Amino acid sequence: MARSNQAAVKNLKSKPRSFEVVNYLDKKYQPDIVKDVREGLTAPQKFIPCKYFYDARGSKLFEDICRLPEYYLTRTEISILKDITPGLMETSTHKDLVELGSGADWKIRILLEAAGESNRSTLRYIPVDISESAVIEAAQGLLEIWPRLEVLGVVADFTRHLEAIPTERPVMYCFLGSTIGNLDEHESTSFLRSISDNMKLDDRLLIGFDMLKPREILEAAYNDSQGVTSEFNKNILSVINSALSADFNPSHFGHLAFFNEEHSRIEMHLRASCDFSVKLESLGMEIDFKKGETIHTENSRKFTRASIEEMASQARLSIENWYSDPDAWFSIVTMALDPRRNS
Ligand code: AVJ
Repeated sequence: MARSNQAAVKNLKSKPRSFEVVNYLDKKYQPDIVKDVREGLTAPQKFIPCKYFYDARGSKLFEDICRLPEYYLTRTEISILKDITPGLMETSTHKDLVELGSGADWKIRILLEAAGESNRSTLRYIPVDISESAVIEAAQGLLEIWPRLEVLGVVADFTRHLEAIPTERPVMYCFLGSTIGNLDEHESTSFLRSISDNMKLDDRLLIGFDMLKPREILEAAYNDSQGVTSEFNKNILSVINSALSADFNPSHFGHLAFFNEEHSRIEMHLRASCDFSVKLESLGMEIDFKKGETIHTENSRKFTRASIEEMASQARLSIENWYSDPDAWFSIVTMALDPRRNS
């Protein structure tokens, strides 16, 4: 992956020993992206899986998105977290906090802060992210505040490599930011199901959902006036260019994001502004684009309480607590194994 990550790893040599990174993607990233992009760019509706947004630059652009005035998701979720973490963390000891798709350390900081010093000393933080730089930077940030914190970074694709996550201690899985919205109905249920298959009775899942709301608010969040989301969207082409020796010209594409009501999701696409073809050397392929044609790059589903309850029950999870902001724009839900799961 990106060269800057190597530098970051070296800097860590002087850091506390409690920090370890396991790179599960070393051998799997390249074959996965080859297969995913070949499949996506030869489909009738071209697509590229959204996890490939997140190289070092994409992770930074996403952090910029999180600070945009139109992008209400992050600040709303953080405001809920600040309210609920004192209660959530005061009895949390000897646990692994596994954060799936961890990205920046903003949210876990709130949880660790609320844990208090004595509980914190018994916790281990396990960030799991496809971006090695995000995992390393988050760990570094936390270790600067709490040098004795135990951190195990896992560089992995959490939709494929759940087995890379240790389960020997009680776990609180954190799946925040409505990242679950990137998965379609079937994928999200089977993903939650694979988490619940790994869960023991004392384990918990803390999961964030962006809720259905008027179209104008949703569409503004993905069409910001500063064009950061457009940059983020186009960055996926640079990721493909470097990973697959391709020659996408990002300026030949426009950013497109709209609410698809039938599927209750924001769709992001990249739309070709003229006819051209793109060479992908690693795939030994050349792909033609017609003016107006799109590459579907992301789905971001918007949920209702009913759709969440349905999904939880299909994944054999039961909802323990439900938290929202006053406008009910965002929800954070704690889930546990459904005690009736064997019936
Ligand atoms: C990180 C998947 C939650 O869907 O809102 C932000 C990604 N895409 N702007 C989202 C994203 C465009 C984000 N998630």
